[in-house]
Amino acid sequence: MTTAEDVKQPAGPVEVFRKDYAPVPYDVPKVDLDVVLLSASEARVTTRLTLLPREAAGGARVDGGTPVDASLDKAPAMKIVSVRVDGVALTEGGDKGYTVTPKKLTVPAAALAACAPGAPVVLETVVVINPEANTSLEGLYKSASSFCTQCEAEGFRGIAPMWDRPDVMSTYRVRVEGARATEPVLLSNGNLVDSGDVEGSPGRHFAVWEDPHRKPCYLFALVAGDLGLVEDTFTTKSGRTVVIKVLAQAHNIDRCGHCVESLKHAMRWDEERFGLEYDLDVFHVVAVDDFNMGAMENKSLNVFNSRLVLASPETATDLDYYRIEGVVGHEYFHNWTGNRVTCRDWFQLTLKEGLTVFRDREFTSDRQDRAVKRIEDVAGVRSRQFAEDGGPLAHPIRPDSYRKMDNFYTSTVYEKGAEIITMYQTWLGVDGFRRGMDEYFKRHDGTAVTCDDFRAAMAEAPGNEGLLPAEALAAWYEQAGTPRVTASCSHNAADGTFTLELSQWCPATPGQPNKRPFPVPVRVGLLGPDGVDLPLQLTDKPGEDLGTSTVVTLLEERQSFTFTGIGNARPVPSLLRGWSAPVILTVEGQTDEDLLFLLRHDSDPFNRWEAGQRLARGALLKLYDAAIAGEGGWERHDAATGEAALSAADAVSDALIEGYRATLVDTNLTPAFKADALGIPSAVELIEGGITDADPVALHAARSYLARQLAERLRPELEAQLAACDAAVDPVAPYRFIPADVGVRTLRGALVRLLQRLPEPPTNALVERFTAATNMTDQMACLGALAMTAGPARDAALSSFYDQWKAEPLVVLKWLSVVASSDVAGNTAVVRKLMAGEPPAFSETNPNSCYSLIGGFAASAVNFHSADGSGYEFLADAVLRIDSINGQVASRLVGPLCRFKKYDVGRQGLMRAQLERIAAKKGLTDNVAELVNKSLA
Ligand code: B3K
Ligand code: ZN
Repeated sequence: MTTAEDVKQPAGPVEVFRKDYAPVPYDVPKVDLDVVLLSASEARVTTRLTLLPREAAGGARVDGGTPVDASLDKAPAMKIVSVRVDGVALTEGGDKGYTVTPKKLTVPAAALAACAPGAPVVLETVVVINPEANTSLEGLYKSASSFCTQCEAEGFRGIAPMWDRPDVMSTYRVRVEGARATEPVLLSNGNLVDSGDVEGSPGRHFAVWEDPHRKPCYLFALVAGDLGLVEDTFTTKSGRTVVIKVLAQAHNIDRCGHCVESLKHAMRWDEERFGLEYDLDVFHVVAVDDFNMGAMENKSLNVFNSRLVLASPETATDLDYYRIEGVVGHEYFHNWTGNRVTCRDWFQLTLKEGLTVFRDREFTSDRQDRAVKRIEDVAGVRSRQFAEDGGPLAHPIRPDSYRKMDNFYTSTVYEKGAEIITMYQTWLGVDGFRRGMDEYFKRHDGTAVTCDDFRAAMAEAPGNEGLLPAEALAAWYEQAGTPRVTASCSHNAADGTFTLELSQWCPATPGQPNKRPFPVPVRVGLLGPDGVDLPLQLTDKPGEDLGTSTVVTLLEERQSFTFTGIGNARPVPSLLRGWSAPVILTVEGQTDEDLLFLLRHDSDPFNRWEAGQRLARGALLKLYDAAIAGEGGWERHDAATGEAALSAADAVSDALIEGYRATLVDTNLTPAFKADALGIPSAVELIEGGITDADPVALHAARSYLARQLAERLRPELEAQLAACDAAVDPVAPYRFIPADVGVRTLRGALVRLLQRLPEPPTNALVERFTAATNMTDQMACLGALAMTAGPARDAALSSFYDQWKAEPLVVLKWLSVVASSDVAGNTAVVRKLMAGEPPAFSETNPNSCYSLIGGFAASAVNFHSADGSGYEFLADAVLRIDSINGQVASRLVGPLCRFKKYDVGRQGLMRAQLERIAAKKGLTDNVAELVNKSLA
């Protein structure tokens, strides 16, 4: 049966608007679920919702006193078996009967007439679902032999009819029933209150779980299967014992130790930094191979992509170890920021995600090197978030509308959201920020709130009165786009003043042609001629000692700040220290000499790195221009190596090389910092920095050329550093995951890669190193370096790696990305074969496999952006294929095509044609349709 609502809706996804928020008419204090797992293809779910008329803020009943229809969300594939109110069965249709459309189950007001304040009714539904047929990996599905769930954002409706939205918070009692042989483990949220055999059903058993904390249904989880277990305990600061249980397939159970340790560190850290303690007696982490994203913070039953749980030195890299620690921390921290205080609606997603990314960054910074972590986070924002902000899908951290919520789990909501939270801490200081967090929990624990509520708690916490007006801060929540800030500096030697004039503008983004000013905190230091920071005083804060680093906030389009007592020698300004705001900064008149000076002397490690990056960006832009103009012996393609060739040597000045040399040999700098300093700015950064109609292959050539110049002109230093790395951490010594060793291995990886750029690279030595490697970090670094250049060494390394690891799915993923992202010409054919199962390394139903192979391919400038359009055609084919299996995965893969307007006219046309081909496909998921249609608009 269809309703008028379904009929009048246009084909394609319906747009939902933030301004239309209204609470549902019923409160659901209690949800009682009985999930009977009958077979892989059949689960019978009985749901009892306790309903009460909901009161709006202010105490009045939302329904104004008259019961209204209960219109519950359901997934189209769900079969409704029965509906009862207080035990009385309803028929389908009629005055008091229920109605079913593909997406809704509606129980009419007449059937709910008995529901009144203080007099709840119980609405019971029985439904049947098919977990095995669920390839979207949302709702209840199967991964290997286990059943598992993923409900955020709107997956719960695939399990039970419900108001599937975060402001409906309930306590849950869940009975799970399965076969003892195939599902010996039966888990849900909260505490186990009962378990046993099912009477009269031999071989079947059940478990009953109760979660006493009210939560939205997106935090519901269920896991059932045959899983191995690692158990440990954690004692909270108030002396309670929490049992930690990490579950994975039995053969992987010896790889769960790092996850357990990471969790214990995270629990301790949240107590120490934010005074937040865990609130249940058990905390589960379950690793599954088939998972759309990284992990999910379900209350006390986190479900994780196995690549973010399992680690052993032989199979996981240092980066994997760090990621596991960061994500385990992230999901754990959600218990307070997300679960106990949740979002009122999905537009507020950054309320929990931006804040929790901020928290996991702080945790990781305390566990490793803060400056290095900051550099890596900023490099990530610049390459991922800037691409969003500068493209057709740009949205504010708190979007105004969406068609498919899954499309808004973006770098903007997460990473830029975290930058906005970081700015609160910059303005308030660490103590003020903590006061704000305390106030936030005091006001809102156990409720579903908005970003405005967070801002108010921060600003109104006792002692935080100095925070900017809400109206100013709102600019960051309401507007998309990366602000451009220009600094112009003048020094008056006669009166010893230094004036910093800041101005800002922001490019138009879809639907937002004009922007109002953003409040931009700019952390400033001024270096004297000896490279030492000068003491700072501002004219508008007379007599106040500001130390040697201070924050000025640009509130208007243009503002000046004057520092006094600077003396008669021109200082060198160090601006936006620590990347104090997510903006693109231009410093007028900044010379290469200034940058070299900062590179050598800046006391702010971030800006020391940034000075090198600025020099590199300058050189890359010149190389790119030369390539485009066809100068300097530029050729489109070197047929033998597949690499573009360029010899505009003088674009890479001696000064730049000297800067890199100074960093490399500086004994005060850590190996991890040196590794970051050798990083070449990303193509996205260069494009967003001002390149229009980009030729991505020429950009790639410029980046490769700079790397080659570094290798050639710094060879002795690079080799000396490599020897020092080997001396510091013997490549074959037992692996230790400690920051000092990680730093050395990271630098070693960067060095072997760079040295392979030499005209006569030390390939034999690298092959030896590759063969001798005893940990995955060193092995992968060598493989990546060997794979850069076509030839027998590359082929041999790739095939021996595959033979060694083909039985280890997580390592096969690494191999797939190295192969797929290769810039060796003609690789598209190799990737097509892999997709077709040759060799059998790829699985189209496994999201990780898709991200490694198809996502990896789109990272190759040479092959994805091949001028004949073959790379674009491959990606469109792959997106269409995967969309028929899993729309969420397909929509993550289509992104690189959506940025077509950034490229040259020829490529724009080719990319647009592929987008149009995708858009024209019948039966496209809402996920992909939303992104493709917005990009073509
Ligand atoms: N909250 C989840 C993300 C859910 C994504 C749904 N499409 C993981 C996280 O951010 O912690
Ligand atoms: Zn999160």
